Amino acid sequence: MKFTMFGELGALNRQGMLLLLLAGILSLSRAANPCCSNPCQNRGICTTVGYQGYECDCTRTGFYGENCTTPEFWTWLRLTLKPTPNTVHYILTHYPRVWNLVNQIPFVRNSIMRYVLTSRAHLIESPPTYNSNYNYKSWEAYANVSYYTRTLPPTPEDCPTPMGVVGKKTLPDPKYLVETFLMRKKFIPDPQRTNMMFAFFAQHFTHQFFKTDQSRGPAFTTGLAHGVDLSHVYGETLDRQHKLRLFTDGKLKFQVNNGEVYPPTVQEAPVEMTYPPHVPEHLKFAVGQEVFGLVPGLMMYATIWLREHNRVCDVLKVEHPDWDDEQLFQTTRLILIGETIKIVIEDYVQHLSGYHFKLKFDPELLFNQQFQYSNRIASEFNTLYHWHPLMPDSFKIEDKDYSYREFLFNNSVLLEHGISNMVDSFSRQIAGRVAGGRNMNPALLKVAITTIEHTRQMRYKSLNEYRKRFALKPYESFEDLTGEKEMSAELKELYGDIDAIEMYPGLMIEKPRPGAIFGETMVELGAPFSLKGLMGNPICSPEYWKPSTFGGKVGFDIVNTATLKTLVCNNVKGQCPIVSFSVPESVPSKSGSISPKSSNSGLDSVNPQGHALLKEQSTEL
Ligand code: ACD
Repeated sequence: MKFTMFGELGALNRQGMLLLLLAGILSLSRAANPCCSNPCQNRGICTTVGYQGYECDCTRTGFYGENCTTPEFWTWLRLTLKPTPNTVHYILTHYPRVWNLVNQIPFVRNSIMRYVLTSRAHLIESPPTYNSNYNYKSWEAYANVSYYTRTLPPTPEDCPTPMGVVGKKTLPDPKYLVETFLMRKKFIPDPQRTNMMFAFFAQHFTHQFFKTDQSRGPAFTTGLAHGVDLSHVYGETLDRQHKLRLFTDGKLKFQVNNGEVYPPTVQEAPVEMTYPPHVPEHLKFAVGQEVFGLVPGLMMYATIWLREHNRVCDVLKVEHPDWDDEQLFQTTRLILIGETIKIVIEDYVQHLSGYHFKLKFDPELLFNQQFQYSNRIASEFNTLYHWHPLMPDSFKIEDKDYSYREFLFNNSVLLEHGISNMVDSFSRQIAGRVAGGRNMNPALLKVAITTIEHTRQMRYKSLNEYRKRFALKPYESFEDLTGEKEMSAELKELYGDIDAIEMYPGLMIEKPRPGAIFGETMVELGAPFSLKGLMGNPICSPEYWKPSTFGGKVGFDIVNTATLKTLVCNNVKGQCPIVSFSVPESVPSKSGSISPKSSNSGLDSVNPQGHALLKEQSTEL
């Protein structure tokens, strides 16, 4: 043995040996990018120094030291006194009598709401910093709005593992992950009684700013306004908008069916829409977002907003008979943007939160605060908003029960039932719980698989890195994350280290808060993105937030009194249906799952052409 070794070495000359040694040293030092281990804490920024060193920039983090780990005095005091997010959530979701009182004292309610808005919004970088191709600050990442921004920079390419230095070199197979931990075995109804009216609102509303550019990949968006611009009603481009407009009294084109208003067909408004070939021409409705033909729930909301637009135009025309089509159109659009933000904060987020504290949409609350009126949609926000477990196993409208195959790309549902009956039925049908795992209908698994693949392509950091970024304690074990033993044991096997679990699977399997739809991470990450995005809208700025922007008092009042209920009730004929984001207490909440006899929930159940299109659609759907 000894002889052999020396014999082999002896075969190399001295120069060769030196070169080998040098190459070894160089490759060792290059392999270990020191920022891979995420050494800088508390939002400190890691920069490599030479091949082996790194530096943490702790500027304005409230911490100092080599890794930004030592708190300054005021930071220490604040952290010592600050209750945990779970404690705050507990307080806000209990003691209804105390909150009823608080809600009635304007000064106290305003102060709490101001604190909610500022504390959440301050967690979002504004102006934006990174994108999926730049993990350091660059003008390109700031100025190129066709990228989603990134809250955490991507993991450097030269790290030993996909999550930096922790975990295994190869991540688990996405299909296996999804089938094992996310696929529904039996429908789990949401304990907050979230309904399909909410689920379709979420899908409809977010598709104005989550518009991944399929041709360029998951890092890019076609939604260049990065916020609530109602492009899903009016179209992303001026050309599309013009094709959808009537050019009379500010209105949008429409058709009348059974005495009620619906979107025009693509023949009447020739815009690109995604429909499989089997859909007849008279059912190819044309709206702002080209993918809304996919689900009748989306087309239902598109119809409601179309009716609302034309209704508001009529109101403005009475006030301003002198205004031309353009001014009526533009002012109505601003009013509808205002209505949307009002409904999202006071109905939608209010429902999600489960708070007894009454949230308030009042831009004036921020006028004496440091706040930037701009927004950039983050890729991570898009990822976390994949709430597919909301989707039931079938869709119940009046006395009909539609399978996925019967429901998708089927606009005849609208004409058959009418908007009022659809709203009534969707308000009664419970949606699935999002967190906790194993609640995704098999027809939607492909979307979840693609989501995981995309986050890997974009080199997302781990769930725990995101928790730290949003001031949460990292999970210490898989059991800590899931709150149970079975899934956590297998996850440990697959990922090796709790610090290596990925963000999206982590969010989906996280233990829900007691009686809640989400776990802690979803709310603590989702709320800052949401509130910054909503309040960062230009209409909330001091220059815009005044009656004249909305055509005077009448328009401003429409914004300030908007609710989901008025939105629907002002736009349906006859008696107003049940309109709610939660199943009313009077309706039994078990109706989300259906008997195996009528259930047709498998992937194969989606009609073949529709299914192919569903796969091609953006993963947001
Ligand atoms: C708070 C309020 C309660 C937050 C509760 C849940 C938030 C979880 C996820 C996000 C929810 C809604 C998203 C709504 C709007 C998105 C708007 C984006 C605009 C660009 O405690 O803070």
